[in-house]
Amino acid sequence: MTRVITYGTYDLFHQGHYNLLKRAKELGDYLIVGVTTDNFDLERGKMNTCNNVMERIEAVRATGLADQIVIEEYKGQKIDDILKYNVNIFAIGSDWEGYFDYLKEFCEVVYLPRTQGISSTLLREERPTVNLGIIGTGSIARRFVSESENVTNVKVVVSYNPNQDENKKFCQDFGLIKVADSLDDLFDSCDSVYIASPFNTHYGYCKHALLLGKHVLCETPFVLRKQEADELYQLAEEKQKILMVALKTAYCPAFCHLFSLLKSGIIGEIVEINTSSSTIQEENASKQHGGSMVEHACFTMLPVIKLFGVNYRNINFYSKTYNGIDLFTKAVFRYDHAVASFQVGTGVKTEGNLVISGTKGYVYVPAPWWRTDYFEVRYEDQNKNKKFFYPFVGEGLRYEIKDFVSSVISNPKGTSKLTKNEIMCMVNVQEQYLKKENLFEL
Ligand code: C2G
Repeated sequence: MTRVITYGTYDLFHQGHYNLLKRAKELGDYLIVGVTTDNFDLERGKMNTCNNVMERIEAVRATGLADQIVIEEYKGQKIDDILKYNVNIFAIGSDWEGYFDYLKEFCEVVYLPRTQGISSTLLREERPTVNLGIIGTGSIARRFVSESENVTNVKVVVSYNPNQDENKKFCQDFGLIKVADSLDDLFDSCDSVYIASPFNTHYGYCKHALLLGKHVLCETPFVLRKQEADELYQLAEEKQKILMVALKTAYCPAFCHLFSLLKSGIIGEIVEINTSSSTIQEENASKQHGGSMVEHACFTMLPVIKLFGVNYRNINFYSKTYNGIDLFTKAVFRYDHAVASFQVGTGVKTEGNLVISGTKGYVYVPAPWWRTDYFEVRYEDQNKNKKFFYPFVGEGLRYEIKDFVSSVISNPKGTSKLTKNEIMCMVNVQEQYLKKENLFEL
């Protein structure tokens, strides 16, 4: 039996992919198709795939041509696969002519003719462009515009800031088509908004945008009251619009992969999570920002809620406050079979790492863990320790922008990396804190 293997991303599956698979199948009796994971594509510079790995696998399966589908996760895997599956022929499109000759040591290498006039890139370009408006023109908005330039099918076209001088400067600096002199002016010029204004304006802007039928990407902290979050999600549902929270870590390759590894049981049952985040701020600045819970808690809650879920039994908060602002807060969550804690500070410095402990080992993510490209899995037997590296390109905002744009264009009901329930849980924690439930002053 002749075994053939071929690989690809198969984004927006098209006739060119089909022809290639058909030709590959005709070379032998058994066809194995390797589909790249989302992370591997990011690693090899493919930022703009529109379909996720499950959708891409499904598209390959639907052709009925593949006898077996494997996922391609790392550089060098092709050799491992060829040996593991006793492959006789490696086949790939002629756009790769010569590139895979090194595999000739392991099997026959065949470059098949590529179908002219069609490609995923062309199909992506044919997709609509999301015209984005930005509300709030501070430092995060500046980073956002630069990062958005690395994502296809999105264009920042307009910005709004009640301070018109700042607004004009922002538009000029980034060459935006339009300077909005009012909110209505902004909404008239865009179909989606990124809300990067001070946290206490989020609710109002989100509501306004959704009522006008705009998709919304809102900076953290989203809102601090459950009733507000409920209302906004309900509105998004009614209007059939995307409402997404820009918690960048949730969309980053390293964090997403860490999450899947942990769910697969790599350190056994998880019993404890501890994490920190802090930035020392000047007194006036912290007043404006609202304190360490408001500033940092959504990041530190992320691994806890992602891994342990939304059904915690209770939380105790321990805060050091000054002039009504928490300079430091430690929160301890009790779950039925686990415990989690985090420290956040705007007037106290902490080590910003993340440690997740399980019955077989633990994960260590060094500071600053929320923008990590690296983590370690450690065991009693140190020989089994493993280090994992992932891309974290630029400011790391391009990953959330990419997800937002994909959702707006093609996946309005699709699964988000952060679910509504998880966001509601985060808002609930903030509200409990605001209400001083189980709060102990230090
Ligand atoms: N292809 C083709 N004709 C097209 C477009 C693509 O024959 N018009 C072929 C490619 O040559 C490749 C396969 O379809 O063999 C999958 O293409 P992509 O999804 O673009 O994947 P690619 O980036 O080429 O990844 O490790 C991954 C592989 O190296 C190939």
